[in-house]
Amino acid sequence: MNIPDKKQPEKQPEEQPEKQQEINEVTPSPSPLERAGVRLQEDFPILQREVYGKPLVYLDNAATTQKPRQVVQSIVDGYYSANANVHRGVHFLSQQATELHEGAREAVRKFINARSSAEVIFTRGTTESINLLAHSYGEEFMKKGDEIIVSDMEHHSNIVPWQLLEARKGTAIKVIPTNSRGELLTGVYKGLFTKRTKLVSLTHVSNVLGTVNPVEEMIRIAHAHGVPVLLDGAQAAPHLGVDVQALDADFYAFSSHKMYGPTGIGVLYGKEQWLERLPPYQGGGEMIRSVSFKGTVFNELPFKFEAGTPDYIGTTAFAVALEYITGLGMENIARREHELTAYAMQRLSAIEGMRIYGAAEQRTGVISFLLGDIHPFDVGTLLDKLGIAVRTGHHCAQPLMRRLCIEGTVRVSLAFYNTREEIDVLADALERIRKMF
Ligand code: 7TS
Repeated sequence: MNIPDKKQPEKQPEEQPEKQQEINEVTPSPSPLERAGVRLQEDFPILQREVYGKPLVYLDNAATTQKPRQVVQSIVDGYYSANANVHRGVHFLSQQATELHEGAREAVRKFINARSSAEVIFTRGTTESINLLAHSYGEEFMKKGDEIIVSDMEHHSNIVPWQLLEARKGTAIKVIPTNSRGELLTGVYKGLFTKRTKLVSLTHVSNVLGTVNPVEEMIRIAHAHGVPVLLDGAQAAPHLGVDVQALDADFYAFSSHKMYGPTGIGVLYGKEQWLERLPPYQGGGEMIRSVSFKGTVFNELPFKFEAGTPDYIGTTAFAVALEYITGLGMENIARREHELTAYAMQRLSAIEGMRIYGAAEQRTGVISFLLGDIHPFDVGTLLDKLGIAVRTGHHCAQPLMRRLCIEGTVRVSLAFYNTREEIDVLADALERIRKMF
């Protein structure tokens, strides 16, 4: 793919629309994000640093994304000028901090298009969101012999909480397999439902293969069996955006730190009618209406699930991150990442001995690969010495690695602030490494 010409394409005569379309497909005009490319990198100070005397090329965005100045500034401003505990003070600062924290909840509601901010529960991240549901839903709705359906491309955080439930209650886990392209076998999925199926818990996007799963269809199938669905949106929300009502997801989990926001903040969305029926996850302050030694009355949603002082500085900064990405436009982000991914696939697949895992039709900018017989750890270490940050190993998806009959991969994961030049640096480095071995 060519680097787009900065000049505006000349207007074509009206009578040649097909010709114009053909030209657009060959040479895409710069997207708003590409035109803003320089400014974007300037918003992320860490992207200007060097490692081992080489300019940093950060390609580990599925693990965590970098933070724009605006987000870091929000944390500084929060502690310097609006720090007080929320929901309890009559004083000015406490009220201001509460307004910011609850404003952040509303920003999340808007971002995911939930019906009500009572459906937005703040957690520490996707992992805690799934554990919360495994605990509360498992307590209330599951008993010995009941079943949960997951897929074989889940992150460990969507496997282990269900195994802990299995150990507590004698429930069972059923697994949807993937084909060789890294796509879920939806035909097999349909056959996994029984009278004992109580929940489907699925990743929206694979953190290893980049596959975007056909979750709308899978939710429809589950609902036809009267079964609710939790989506693990850790790798989807930052790239595709989320509309929980359009998806008709019953629960949706994601992490701020993968969305240009601070670490330690996550969200569990749940439909109000489900959350109302679930028992609390943890006990403590904030989640109660009244306490006596005879018993406790729990608070209303969403506070029933938020015991203790929340990270209100973090939630406020997360709202700033959401404002930042919605300001760029989720469609622009998706388009930019799609173009970068196509370019990276083209450059990487041209390297001799390259084996890319995952060839799903619908995918994001996560690319897992092995290069010849070189151990992924060696590739990762050598890339690191050239300033290129990638992830190596099993990516917390050991069952998927077993399915692929490998121990691990090298994983490149892109964000909108990455550039074609960085992909060129990566591809050239991989060529060098291949020749060295
Ligand atoms: N689910 C998926 C699909 C993920 O990719 C991750 C983190 C999690 C859940 C857990 O998120 P957390 O924020 O609670 O830790 N994935 C990765 C990764 O691919 N490399 O590092 C972390």
